[in-house]
Amino acid sequence: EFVEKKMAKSGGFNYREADVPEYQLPEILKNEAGEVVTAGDWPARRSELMELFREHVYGRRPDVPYEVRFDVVHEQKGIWDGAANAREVKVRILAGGSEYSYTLLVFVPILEGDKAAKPLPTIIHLNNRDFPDFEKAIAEPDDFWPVRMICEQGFVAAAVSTKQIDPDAKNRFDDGIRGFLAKASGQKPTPSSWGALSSWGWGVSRAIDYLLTMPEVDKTRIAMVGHSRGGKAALWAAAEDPRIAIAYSNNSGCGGAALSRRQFGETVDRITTSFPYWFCGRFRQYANQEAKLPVDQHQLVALVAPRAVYITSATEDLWADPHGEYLSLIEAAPAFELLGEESIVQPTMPAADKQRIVGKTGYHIRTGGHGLTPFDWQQFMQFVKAQ
Ligand code: GTR
Repeated sequence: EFVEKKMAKSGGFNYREADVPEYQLPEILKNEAGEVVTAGDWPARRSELMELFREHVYGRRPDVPYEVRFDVVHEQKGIWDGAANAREVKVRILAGGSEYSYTLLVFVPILEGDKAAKPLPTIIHLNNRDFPDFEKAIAEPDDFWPVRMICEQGFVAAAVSTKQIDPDAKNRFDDGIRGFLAKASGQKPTPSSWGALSSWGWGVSRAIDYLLTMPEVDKTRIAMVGHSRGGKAALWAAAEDPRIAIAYSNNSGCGGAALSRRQFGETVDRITTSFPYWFCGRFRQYANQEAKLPVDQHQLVALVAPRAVYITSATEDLWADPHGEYLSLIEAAPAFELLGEESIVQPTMPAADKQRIVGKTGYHIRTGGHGLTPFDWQQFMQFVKAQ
């Protein structure tokens, strides 16, 4: 009934499984020369896939010298009745004689006894909604980034804002980190230059540069969380930055976890019309030509292997293609297997609100609509603890 209602006002977008076109996914374990790859060949195959995603989907990051500096601008100890220490850091990117900066918030739980001395797993959130300032993050509970709950579970909680790194809007290239670095390099963007999704991930990586200087942070257990457009960015950020040990892609849909070839809900045509600046220019040429894409999104999940990946959907978020999000995860299994890790392979999706974890991958589909909720956070933290 829900699907029928959606279809009625779908504007030509498909919400019926029966109307998914037949498709063949590009193989993960066959290289561009058509040879089957072994574990020893994986680094070369992985580089090949990275280049394809850079060239055709997310774009190439600029090759320009920069320096990164960190200023602690606010610090408050013993917040929440002594439960945590809070810090606001200004991340400063210096290039071409000028500077670009954005905010990193970090909350470190104060633990007792044995736990006090140990570095903690750390969850950095790429926040694509209203990013709270320092005072507000401390004072006001926020379901989208439940920072106190995250600390109570024993994690360092960090966050940066998409919009501060690169504006989430058409025609504002000059105002973000992409415009800043382009100016510093003196080079004009090309059809394979990075889009905003990649630049947001780069911004997270510079924040991770800082987190790695903190003794409280467990360097081997840094997780990145992103919702929707942030969830697309999280998978690509983890592909580009191997220091991200766990990637959490929440309701990410088209250009994220969902397989493009299914053309279910949001399509390449639609997303490159509404949000052309998220991707490299070249991605647009695959609008209504998905079969010609040299990659599909299961290969993006495979690029994170053997590190951990958690994907979620929501029952009413058909725009993001829940089934296509799940399929990417299971279709990535050959990469995990090749690298000696277990992952989800069951073809049927789990029941709503029931988490499935196998080895390095996890998944749940939450009842309800598009969103990142405390339930989703709880499930994800369970997964991180299992890693
Ligand atoms: C939508 C877009 C989706 C998703 C979403 C979001 O408008 O079509 O791809 O990214 O925004 O970020 O909430």
